[in-house]
Amino acid sequence: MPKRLSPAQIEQYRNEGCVFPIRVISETDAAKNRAKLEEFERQAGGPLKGDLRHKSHLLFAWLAKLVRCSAILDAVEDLYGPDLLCWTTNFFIKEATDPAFVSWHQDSTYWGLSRPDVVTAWVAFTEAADTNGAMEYIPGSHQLDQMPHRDTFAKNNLLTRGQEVMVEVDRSKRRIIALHPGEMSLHHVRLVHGSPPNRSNDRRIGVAIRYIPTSVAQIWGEDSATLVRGQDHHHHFVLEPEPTCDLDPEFVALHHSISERNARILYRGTGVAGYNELRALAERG
Ligand SMILES: O=C(O)CCC(=O)C(=O)O
Repeated sequence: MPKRLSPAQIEQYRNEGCVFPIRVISETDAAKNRAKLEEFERQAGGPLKGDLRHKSHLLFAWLAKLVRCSAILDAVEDLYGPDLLCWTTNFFIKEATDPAFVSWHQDSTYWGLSRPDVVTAWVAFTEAADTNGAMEYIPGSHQLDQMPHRDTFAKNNLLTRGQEVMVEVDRSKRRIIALHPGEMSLHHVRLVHGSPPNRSNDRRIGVAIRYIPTSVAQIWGEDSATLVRGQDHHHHFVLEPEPTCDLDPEFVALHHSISERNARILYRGTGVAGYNELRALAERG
């Protein structure tokens, strides 16, 4: 008996590789999360950037709470069972009238995970619509195998390598993932998806939470993850602790060392020498 998704939604995920909208927090709580993020940005003197956009649930207690939210986990459990890790979180923030975009890609390309049993819960902190660069996807494309990608490192591309799938994407088949604040979509790691620039006068903010069952392993080196539900009998990942306050210095240090290690996985094979160069590329745009 599913906990959160209807049989039709589970069927949609299996057939299309994506299901939405699913309400997980109220509009008020989404606005509160946005306010917390923007309070940090005010204090930091600019938009959240670089490494801080990734694995941010180790830096902010309010995000650590969101990745453990039962409304999200119940839906993920309906797809991947009761023992779940949060592998990472990635903020996707598009500023108002900004050229930032996400090229058509499959998430699985550079993550080094042993099986494509990986789902992203993309939680909207603002509206996500056609006009502000909502995600788009090609239904059923997750059933294709891993496809070759080319790295572009394009200036305005929000992806780590600016990677794009090396096949012609038929945009006429695309579906737009329109969400209200506090709603989420769930997409499969092999789904071909991307998103155009934000043409509106407000920011478009979402956080992508990547979940895996504990049986999935990292095959490109040592890695860590957060146990968010059930038991970990597999021990493929070093388990991460939960922050109880924002920017706890111990967690900031932990986040820093995890980010360095993860850069070696995410930029594997680029031929770029040294971590500083990797960072410079990652922070472009
Ligand atoms: O937020 C976006 O526009 C793209 C997000 C994305 O590519 C992802 O979550 O995998």
